[in-house]
Amino acid sequence: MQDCIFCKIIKGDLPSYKIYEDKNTYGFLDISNDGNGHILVIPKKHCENVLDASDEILTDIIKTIKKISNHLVKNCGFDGVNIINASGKEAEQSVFHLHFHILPRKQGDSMNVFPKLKKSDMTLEEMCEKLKVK
Ligand code: DGP
Repeated sequence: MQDCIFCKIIKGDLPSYKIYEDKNTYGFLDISNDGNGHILVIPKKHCENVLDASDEILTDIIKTIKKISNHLVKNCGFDGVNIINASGKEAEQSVFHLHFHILPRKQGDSMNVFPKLKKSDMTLEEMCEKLKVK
């Protein structure tokens, strides 16, 4: 896609710090340079987010996420990873080319990846009735 910064990164028109690449996916450092190595994983074929991605793209991308995550834990001294995705403007997506964030985690790193959220006004039963896939 012409105006997409991640498509430009894949084409090599914009620089990036490559962590991993295969036929259909690309992993590189997030420009924020935060955490202990904030990585983005993207499909080479453009789609906006999880909501419009094909099953094939999602399959490829989760395999790459697994590969990079295992590498981080087995070879880079990390104890685990958080995998985060924003799909949609209201979900705080800012770049509209599907991407998953991998945040490498270490015991005692004090990163607050899951901040406490306000409690729902609904009971779990009401929420389940509202949200379940029928
Ligand atoms: P999100 O808010 O979930 O859509 O995340 C978008 C991420 O993309 C954000 O963490 C910053 C990163 N980002 C934006 N522009 C660039 C860029 O040009 N290069 C790299 N490496 N990362 C970028």
